[in-house]
Amino acid sequence: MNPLRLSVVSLRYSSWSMRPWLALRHAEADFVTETADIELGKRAPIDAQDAMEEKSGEALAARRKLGSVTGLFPVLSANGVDIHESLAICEWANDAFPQAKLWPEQALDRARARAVSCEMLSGFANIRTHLSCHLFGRTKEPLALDAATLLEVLRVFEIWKDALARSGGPYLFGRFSIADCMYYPMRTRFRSYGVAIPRELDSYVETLDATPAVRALEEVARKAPRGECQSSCRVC
Ligand SMILES: N[C@@H](CCC(=O)N[C@@H](CS)C(=O)NCC(=O)O)C(=O)O
Repeated sequence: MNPLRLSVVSLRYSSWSMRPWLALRHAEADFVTETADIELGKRAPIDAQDAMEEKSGEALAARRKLGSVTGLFPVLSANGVDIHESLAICEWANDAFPQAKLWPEQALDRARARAVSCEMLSGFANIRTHLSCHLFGRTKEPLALDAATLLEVLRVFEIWKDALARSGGPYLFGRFSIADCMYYPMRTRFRSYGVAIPRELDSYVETLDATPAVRALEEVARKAPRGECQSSCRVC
């Protein structure tokens, strides 16, 4: 197999980049991490006409040359094949490294782990907007959350409590799984913005923080390039 290459936007700021990085690292995959050479926010949309004529904007074309069909990252290059979408990369890691048991063994547990992972992908728009990901950023004061964001935060706590109560911990589904990879950036956002986590989740958060793959991610991310901060940034 050719060396695996995970192209990311940033391990400091991109939650989507962090998730498959954690899965691959936990699976002890031999992979290199590459920061995609792109100008952020400059992804040209594919409009219907473009799609029909199979042509696309300059920025998107440049990103396609880097292996991203959608213009978004992460992308894993495995054996010359580019896989986009963070969850698909995690799924591939589970197939390629079965010994890592990245999904729970029981079918119903696997279904629930996949369900909350899909929820992560499709939901939590307010958290994404107001608590942008910044691994080492910290607000001076806890951020006041609006009602819609608070509801999403409470839903994350509910997911964690329910999974831990059923599995008995220490991770969401017992062993470290893709579901923990998907929710780790939520833990970091709560830390960055001073969102109080219920005491009963302390032990999960401590376990997550002490996970070898998580510690490795933080070490590598410290060396990742610092980006230009946006005016809306509250944590630098
Ligand atoms: N659904 C995609 C989302 C990927 C995504 O949104 N990536 C962002 C980074 S956090 C990106 O590539 N942004 C580049 C840009 O907006 O210019 C996945 O799960 O991989």
